[in-house]
Amino acid sequence: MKRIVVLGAGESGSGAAILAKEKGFDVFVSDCGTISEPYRALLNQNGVAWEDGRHSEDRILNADEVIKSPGIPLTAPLIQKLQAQGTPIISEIEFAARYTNAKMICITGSNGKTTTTSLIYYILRQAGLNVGLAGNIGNSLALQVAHEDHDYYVIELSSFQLDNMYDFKADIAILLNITPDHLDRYDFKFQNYVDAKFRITRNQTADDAFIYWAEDPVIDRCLRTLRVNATLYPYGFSVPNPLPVGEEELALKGRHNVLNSMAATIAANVVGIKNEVIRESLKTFQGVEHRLQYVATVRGVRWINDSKATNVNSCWYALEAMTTPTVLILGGKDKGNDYSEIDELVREKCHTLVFMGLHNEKLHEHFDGFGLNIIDTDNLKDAINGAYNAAHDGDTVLLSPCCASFDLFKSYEDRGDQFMAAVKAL
Ligand code: UMA
Ligand code: ADP
Repeated sequence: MKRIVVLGAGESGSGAAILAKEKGFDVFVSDCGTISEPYRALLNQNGVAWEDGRHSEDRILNADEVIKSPGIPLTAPLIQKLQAQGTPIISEIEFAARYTNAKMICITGSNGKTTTTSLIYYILRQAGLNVGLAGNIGNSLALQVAHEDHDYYVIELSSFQLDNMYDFKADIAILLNITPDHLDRYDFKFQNYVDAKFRITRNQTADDAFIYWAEDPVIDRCLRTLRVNATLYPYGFSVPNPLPVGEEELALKGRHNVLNSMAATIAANVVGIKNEVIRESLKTFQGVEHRLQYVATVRGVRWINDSKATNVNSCWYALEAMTTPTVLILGGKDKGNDYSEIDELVREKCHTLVFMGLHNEKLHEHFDGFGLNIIDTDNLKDAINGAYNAAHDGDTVLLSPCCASFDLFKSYEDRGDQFMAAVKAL
């Protein structure tokens, strides 16, 4: 019997293990941390063998195939060993796709993935289609393939998931934009990250669709040299507008969301959804938490939660959408950030920067010379108090950190939730 070893027992690893077990493989799951209770229960209920607190090489190196969780870097010594001995290493998405004939609508990019994925899912649901929502957005594809039976999947794909995809084919692939992110996982070489993103077009044929932002300089450059076999659907402000409603009627606000709505509209058109349904959906979609989410107005100051801005480019779009003087709260776990991208908008819109992180040195180095009011904090409470005292009537306080959250919080959701709770308590 073919032995499948799953590394990591979070959302993607546990789902992959359940599907592999259902398909009759000899399955072993190994997690070097502590497997959380719900996943432990799921594995036990399905009779999957597992270990945690270590990676036992004698039970892993004998695998016929390894399914690697996306959070495990390719440079991990165990992965290097598996690669050296020629063991195939695939992602959960690659594995799951072997067991479904559903149409795959896949979304990647540095920013806007979750928003666009959620919007497309919403449109397909409004059209009455039998559709699953999966991938980096937080739901294992493999678990759904094991337990549900959908005709379509809308899948958010991270570069980490794309890294280990080989035979997978997207019926509709969407590439929103490419700006530097996760460089710590790509040998600090931007091109490596770009190459990972372009894997979304792998195996596509002329019957498939590749939807991409026409004005993205990186995508544009790659398309000049790379061969993409899919039918191309560029969108943007320099090509005919696909939106069936005026920009002012879109439920999602901001220039970046006009682009996200264009990408979603083209995907829905390719699926064959009626214009009326698309139009209504674009007008009624409620958006996603932690993305430019309005929290409250306190003593004339608007507070906005953009905790999901975990890289510099997403903060750029948040700042661009600001229409009042702004107090910007930023900082956290730096991923090799280059803050110069937001220099101009910071100078134009912000009078105060509140640094919130365990290591603010790089922020000081970059911004101290700007002549702005700088407040240094290492916890949320001080950051909020600092912002509260610095903001004037009519200002906006924007949490848009440019960084991952893991120095002070469990996740960006935790950061956003704590921020919103604290603001509401002001
Ligand atoms: N682990 C090991 N060995 C290691 C390292 C980690 O066993 O060497 C274990 C950890 O102890 C942990 C497990 O692996 O128990 C976690 O695996 P994981 O980090 O891959 O997390 P999952 O729960 O499987 O979630 C993953 C994605 N996580 C990452 O890419 C880091 C989730 O995206 C995704 O929602 C989920 O699969 C379902 O597809 C999260 C994310 O942060 C939201 N994504 C990044 C982003 O959006 O920027 C890419
Ligand atoms: P992702 O899933 O790719 O991280 P999200 O939809 O969660 O993207 O949005 C993350 C952040 O990026 C939000 O703070 C949002 O303001 C910003 N953003 C959303 N769409 C875009 C876009 N098309 N281009 C640039 N930034 C965007």
